[in-house]
Formats: sequence, C-alpha cells, structure tokens
Amino acid sequence: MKAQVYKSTGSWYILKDENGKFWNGRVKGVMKLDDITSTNPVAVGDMVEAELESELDSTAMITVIHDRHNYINRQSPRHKHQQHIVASNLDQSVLIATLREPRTSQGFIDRFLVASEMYHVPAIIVFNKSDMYKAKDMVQYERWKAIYEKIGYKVLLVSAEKKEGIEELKAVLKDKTTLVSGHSGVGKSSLMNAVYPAIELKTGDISGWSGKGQHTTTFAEMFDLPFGGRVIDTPGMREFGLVDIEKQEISHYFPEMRDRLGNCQFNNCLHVNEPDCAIKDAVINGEIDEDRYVSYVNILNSTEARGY
Ligand SMILES: Nc1nc2c(ncn2[C@@H]2O[C@H](COP(=O)(O)OP(=O)(O)OP(=O)(O)O)[C@@H](O)[C@H]2O)c(=O)[nH]1
Ligand SMILES: [Mg+2]
Ligand SMILES: [Zn+2]
Repeated sequence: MKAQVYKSTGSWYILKDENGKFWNGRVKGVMKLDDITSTNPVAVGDMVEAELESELDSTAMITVIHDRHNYINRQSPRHKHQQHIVASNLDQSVLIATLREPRTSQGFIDRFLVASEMYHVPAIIVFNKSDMYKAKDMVQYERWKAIYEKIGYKVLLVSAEKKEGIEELKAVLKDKTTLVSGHSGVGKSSLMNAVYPAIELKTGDISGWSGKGQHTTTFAEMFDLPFGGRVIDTPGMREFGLVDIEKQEISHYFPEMRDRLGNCQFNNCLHVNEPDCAIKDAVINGEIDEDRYVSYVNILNSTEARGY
C-alpha cells in the first residue's frame, strides 16, 4: 500500500494510507544501511510503500521511500557529519520567534531563512507571545517586520495565550503543508492548539518558559487541519546548523543580495574585503540592512570554520 509518514521516532513510524487509516510502521533493518549520511532514513512527510503485517494490530513494514519533492535537514546534534531530515514534501516553513521568554536572535532568524532559501521552501516568520511585549519590544518587532517584509517575507504577530492573530495564522496555514519550527519554549505546540484545539498537544507547564530549555515536544509529527492543510509540529532546536553550504552560494540565499550580485567587480566576490563590491555599497547607502549583512558575515565565517 501507498502511505505517508505522519510521525517518525527513528525506530517506529505512524503512517496514513490512502483511505485515511493510520498504521504503525517499521523499517526493514537492511534499508537503514542505504542512506548512511542521514541519521533517519524515513522522515515525516515521506511518501512510502508499505507491506501490511497485521490488520488487527494495524502494523506495516515500510519497503520503499519515494523520491522527496523537497526536504529540510539539519546537522545531527549527536553526529556532526550526519544530517537529520526534519521533514519532506513541504509547501512552506513557519518560524515561530519570540521577543521574550525566550528571545529569538536575528542571527537565528537569518539562518532559518537561509536554510529555507537553500531548500526552496517559502518561509514565514511568526512572532508569538505578543501579550508579553513591552513598548521597546514592539519597536523591535516593527523594525524586524519592516526589514523582512521589504525583502519578501511575510511576518505575523500573534499570541497563543490571548488568541490574537490566530485567524491570520490560519489563513497562512490553510491548504498547505507547513513545517513549524523554532526554539524550545516559543509556543509552537501552543499555537497549533490555538489553531486547532482538538489536537490537544502537550505544551510546557503553566509556569511559563523555565529558561532551562527542556523540550516538551520530542518528535516531529504531522496533523491534518479541519479547515484544510497540514502542520508539522517539531521539537525545539537550539541552532540551525547549515549543512552542505558553500561560501560562494550564501549570498544567493539573501534575497536582497541576490539581485545585486552581478554588479560586484569580481564574480567570485564574497562581499567582505573585495573592492567595488555592490553588496557593501548597498549596506553603506542603507539599501541592505546592516544587521542582515552581519548575519551574512557570521554565516560565512562559520562555514570557513567548518573547513569548507
Ligand atoms: N505569555 C504567553 N505564553 C505563551 C504563549 N504561547 C505559549 N506560551 C507558553 O510558553 C511555554 C512553552 O510553550 P510550548 O507550546 O510548549 O512551546 P514549544 O515551542 O512547543 O516548545 P518545545 O515543544 O519544547 O519545542 C508554555 O508555558 C506556554 O504556556 C503566548 O502567546 N503568551
Ligand atoms: Mg512543543
Ligand atoms: Zn561583492
């Protein structure tokens, strides 16, 4: 039978077949050896072929993984040279960010956006916990909104707690398959509950963000939305380790740089020390945001540090 992976723990899976029935899936031992560069051979979103094992226990064996239309991966936190496929066959990716408890840095937002550009998955930034923002947080939010909207990203302000901005978020999610990511404690699961109360996802305790960064959600899982579309809730992550990125390509993943690259004097310009650089000029005259340029240089340096 043909099925899609709705949950992956790395050792067992939840599959949904074409009739809407859910199965507990496993992978044949030998299949794990096929893809040694990835820590998980089967990811949420994968389309698979499965052999029925027991109708009574709803168990099936995954035999084939169909080609992925796209996917998002990360460097495995445990095995530096391996990658972890977070999810596949996506329409878009939503980053849940916060200005308080915990605060999301611009560096983190920009790494997320670079990863999304790299994998050709449209990205949206959603700032949650608006109920906690003070006047100066609102100034920061408006600044970021202006920067990111100018370069083509949608930005939303919401509160899972006060149920504000939820209709706008639902409109973004409708009829799409969306990966939801962000640091632990930003309210990913709380927002999914606000969008679709019946899914009743487990969230951090009522006392709020503990600052310890313990994860409430432990495995990525996909859910069908009653108004159309699907969301994939994921465990919080600390960093976006950009896998397989070359120094030369980084600027192509900054939309505001992409269009200007042809105007640098050198076609292998890295936009740091080279003369007649269109990117540096655009930073100086304010057409490119300075903090975005700082993120660019930081990503460039981290790539060098890893020896690419
Ligand atoms: N004040 C306020 N608190 C919120 C809001 N959204 C979520 N929280 C709280 O933030 C904490 C973490 O929420 P979760 O939904 O578990 O966060 P998560 O992003 O799913 O975290 P992980 O599963 O660990 O990645 C909980 O205590 C929530 O009650 C919000 O809009 N406002
Ligand atoms: Mg969660
Ligand atoms: Zn340049």
